[in-house]
Amino acid sequence: NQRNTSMSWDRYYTLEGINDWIEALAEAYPNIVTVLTGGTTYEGREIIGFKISHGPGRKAIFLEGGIHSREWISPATVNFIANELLTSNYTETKEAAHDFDWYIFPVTNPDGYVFTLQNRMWRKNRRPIGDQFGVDLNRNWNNNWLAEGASTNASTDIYAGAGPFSEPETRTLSRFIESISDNIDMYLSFHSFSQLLLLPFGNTTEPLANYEDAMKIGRRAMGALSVRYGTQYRTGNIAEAIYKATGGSIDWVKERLKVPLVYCYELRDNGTHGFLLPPEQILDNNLEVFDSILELILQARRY
Ligand code: ING
Ligand code: ZN
Repeated sequence: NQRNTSMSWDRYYTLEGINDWIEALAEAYPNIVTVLTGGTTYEGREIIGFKISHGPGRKAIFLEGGIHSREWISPATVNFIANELLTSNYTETKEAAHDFDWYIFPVTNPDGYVFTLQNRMWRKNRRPIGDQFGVDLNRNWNNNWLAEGASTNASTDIYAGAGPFSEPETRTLSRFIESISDNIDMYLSFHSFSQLLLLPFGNTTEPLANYEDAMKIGRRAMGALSVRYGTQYRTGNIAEAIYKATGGSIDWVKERLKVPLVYCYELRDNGTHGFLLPPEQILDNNLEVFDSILELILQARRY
């Protein structure tokens, strides 16, 4: 009764499909893959992730996908990265898999992801608020909460919630991240769309923390991304590259946990299809992003 460890890159998967695949990986690679619970959702689902580890004493890389449910390319990208780490015969990829612990959470907003099968453009979680629904889980983290680009109005897509970490998804996931934070060298969050590599922070265009280093490394990675198909990504902090917005995960991870390298990908495309990126583009997106991940790892090793 072997479960299927292969995922195809020509379609999007349901939450159940992704979670079955994770279970299959844990069965197929019992010494390497461990299923994790990153927390719990409003509707009572588990935030399921997994760890890829070839032994103790390694620094970690954390991959956060699907915090916005309609951005379907995000979980698909995270799954592809994990699949490469487990199955590639390419030396550089094998070394990346062996030399780091990988914490991988493809769908950090499971309630929203399930709901997108009914309402494709749903972004937030599914908490009822009066006659409205949903808190933006990327406005709910406890750093400069509600300061910029966030709303107190539950009918908007950027409703920040009743307070910082008011939502079970962000509260429980942040606790999990905190519990392993001493080991995290790099944290990557995956959104779509706009072809950007964002770095903290979202409240100011000022070059804070290790901005110069993070920019240099980010630009190199986006250079690597462009080689395969010529796809162009711009690099910049959130406020300068996209818009001011606070309460996002990457600002909390950077400011509160002091993780050295923290980025947010805004994946394909530039607006032609937007959130509805055709399945025909999943593989090409994943391949070019993986090229940039290898460059980020190279840089993280030196940093
Ligand atoms: N963009 C992100 C958003 O949450 C962002 C941009 C990233 C803001 C990180 C704050 C922190 O609005 C999308 N497309 O969701
Ligand atoms: Zn998003």
